[in-house]
Amino acid sequence: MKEQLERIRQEALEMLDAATDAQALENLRVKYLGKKGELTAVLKLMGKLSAEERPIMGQLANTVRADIEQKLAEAKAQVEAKALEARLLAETEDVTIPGVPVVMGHQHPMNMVLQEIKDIFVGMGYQVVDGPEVELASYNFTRLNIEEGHPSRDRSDTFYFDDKDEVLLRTQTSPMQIRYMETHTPPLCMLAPGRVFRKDEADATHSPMFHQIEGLVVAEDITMGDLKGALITIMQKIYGHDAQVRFRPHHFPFTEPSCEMDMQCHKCHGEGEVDGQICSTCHGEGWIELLGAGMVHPEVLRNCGIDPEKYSGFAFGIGLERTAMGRLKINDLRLIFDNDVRFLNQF
Ligand code: 2NM
Repeated sequence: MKEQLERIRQEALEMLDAATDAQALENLRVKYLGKKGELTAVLKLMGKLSAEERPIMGQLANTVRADIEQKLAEAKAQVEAKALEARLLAETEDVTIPGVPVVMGHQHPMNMVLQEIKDIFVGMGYQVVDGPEVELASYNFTRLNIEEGHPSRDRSDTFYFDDKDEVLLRTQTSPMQIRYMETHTPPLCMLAPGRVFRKDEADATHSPMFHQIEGLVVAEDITMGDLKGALITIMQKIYGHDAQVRFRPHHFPFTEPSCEMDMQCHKCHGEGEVDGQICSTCHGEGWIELLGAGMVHPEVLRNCGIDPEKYSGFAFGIGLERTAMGRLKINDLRLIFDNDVRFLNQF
């Protein structure tokens, strides 16, 4: 029996030494130490031994079991360490490889200019409002004192949805001023930025969809002086305090009197030419058109339930694309809508 136990020990230890994976170790554990294992089989024969031999063999069997168990634990630890090392090697990353740069987007240049203008007006107490792009002709034209048959109502100029020319894509944001006056009592001070639509062929300066910012102030004793003061302040905030401006008389159906506001060309300083060449910025005009404005027509106030004997107001309209093109030196309107990243990344 002694030889048998010694043989089992030697054979088990050698086999464990040679094993290279967890499964092989488990198989060896079962083979030697399992319920039907070789060592167990030998122990079952102990009963047949003499009383002197039994404790000696018992002790030997115990040391054999202990040796095998210890070897098994060591081999297991070694196999696990090897597996971990292999995994770490396989998963190794080269931290010296440059990372993939994160491409950051930014606001569209139109939004940058819109935000800048909105901030200025909000700082002056204007409330920014939003409204429908699909409008009633009544709000878009009639209540704005634009008579039936006016050329801007023509089907060749305006997108209509119906045969009776009652529902349309708004051609200006002034219907929001009408809606606002209908639902608010003066004093009021509001700004309506948004998309407007006109049947224009797209070229360097025209697009069938563009953006306007229209504003309105109505209170007691509002005068043309308030209009001039407000608009000069705003334009100097946008273009710098040395910007020179002028007002020219104009005509709009919804304001009386009406005017346009220009800024002196910053390139030729009003001369219209630079070094004997026609100025490329103002095309020889010496002035750059900024906006249209005027005192709200009494008929328009009346159409909105406001008494023109008690209240007066001024209104203005700014073309956002035109402003952005001037601010950011963009020479073709279509670039603004193309969304070519080679263009957008310049801002
Ligand atoms: C402009 C020019 C002048 C304008 C007038 C009104 C309203 F509704 F109050 F009558 N809103 N916007 C106005 C006046 C718009 O755009 C060039």
